[in-house]
Amino acid sequence: MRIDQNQIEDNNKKGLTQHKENFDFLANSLSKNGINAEEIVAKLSNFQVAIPSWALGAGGTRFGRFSYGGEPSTLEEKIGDIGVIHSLTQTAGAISLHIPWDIPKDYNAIKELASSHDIVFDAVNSNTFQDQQNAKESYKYGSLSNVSKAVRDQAIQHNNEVVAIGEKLGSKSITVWLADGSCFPGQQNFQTALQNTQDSLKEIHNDLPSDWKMFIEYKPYEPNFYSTVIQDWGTSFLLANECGEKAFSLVDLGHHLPNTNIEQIVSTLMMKGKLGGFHFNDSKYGDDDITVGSIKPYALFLIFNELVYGMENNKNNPDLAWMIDASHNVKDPLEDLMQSLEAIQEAYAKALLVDQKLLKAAQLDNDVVKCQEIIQNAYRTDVRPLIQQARLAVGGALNPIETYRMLDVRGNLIQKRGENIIATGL
Ligand code: LRH
Ligand code: MN
Repeated sequence: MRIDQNQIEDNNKKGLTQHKENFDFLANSLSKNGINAEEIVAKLSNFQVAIPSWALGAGGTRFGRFSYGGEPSTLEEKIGDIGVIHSLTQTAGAISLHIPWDIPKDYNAIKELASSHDIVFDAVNSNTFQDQQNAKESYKYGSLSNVSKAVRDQAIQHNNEVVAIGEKLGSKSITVWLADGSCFPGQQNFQTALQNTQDSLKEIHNDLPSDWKMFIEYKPYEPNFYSTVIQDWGTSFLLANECGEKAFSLVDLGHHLPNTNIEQIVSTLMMKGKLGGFHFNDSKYGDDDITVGSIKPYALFLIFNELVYGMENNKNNPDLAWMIDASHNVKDPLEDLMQSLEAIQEAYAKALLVDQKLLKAAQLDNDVVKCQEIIQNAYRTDVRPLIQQARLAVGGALNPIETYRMLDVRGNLIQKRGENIIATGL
């Protein structure tokens, strides 16, 4: 289903006057603090987040999965659904594929379809956490860390095949997340597993095209419940350094033990020029993969505050890959993704309001209260008029979910695809 511009403009009409009032009021009060609202609007308009190809259907858990109706069953339909989100939000201009869940059949047709929706191919994801049919070796006891060289070689070859697929689509990076680890003390020799993983990642790194990046994603537990080889940022960081200049760490917000200071991890990785990108989501307990900003919006703001500082001061760190990695158990996947995009834009906009110079001066004065006031004033600012203006300026919807519902997109998708289609993915 394609949403054309007139449908969006028609639905924007009734909200334009109020929006203009809100925006002018905010822009005026920001200019009093020397902040140029139009500059922030431009940054928000250019900020594109990749949508995971595996999160366009209803997700599930081991306790069950409830279909949502009208789910995409092909890569073409998934790109179409991202096209719907992108036409409404103008901030979802990229897709991140998971291989082999989403291998294109006709590369040229897929590239043409994606560009017709202004969508590019961001990082491709390898999968050595599931055994494929007719696979010679099993990943039950690990992949790149496995004690068997035959298993490691199969996993390395898979990653090289994923890179080859990405090259044909114009992608420039691969994300490697390993489930590798152990469920019981004594089951695995930690040093052997880490050494095997390091050697395997080096092979993949060295086989990469010169202009590609490899993102090493860490996670403390699940599906292994005693140890995970790449368990935390430190392990990902040392492996990225061991591999070389094309390797970076990827921060999935849900991959941290409770109360971890993620913004400090982000600042350290940026300072060392080894932050590659993000998998945005939120969580209250484990790797819950729920809507961004739905549980810890202040923590997300603090992460963006470090990102804004880092993008200004750590020129040694490459441009970052912005991706969502979420799963939708009870909500319309497209509405859930639009809520996540809004939360990401909100955190970024609020962080852009922080007067970094004023904050630095207060920090040098050890004026703790003033430091907090500078940070919290930005966080307490309602930046929604800026986000709406950023969408409006490039043809998006003032209220994406309202327009999505007004156009009954889900109803149309169910009519076309049926109630019980199951999308590939998690
Ligand atoms: C692992 C993970 C990883 C993906 C998978 C879908 O928890 O975050 O990024 O491969 O989810
Ligand atoms: Mn992830």
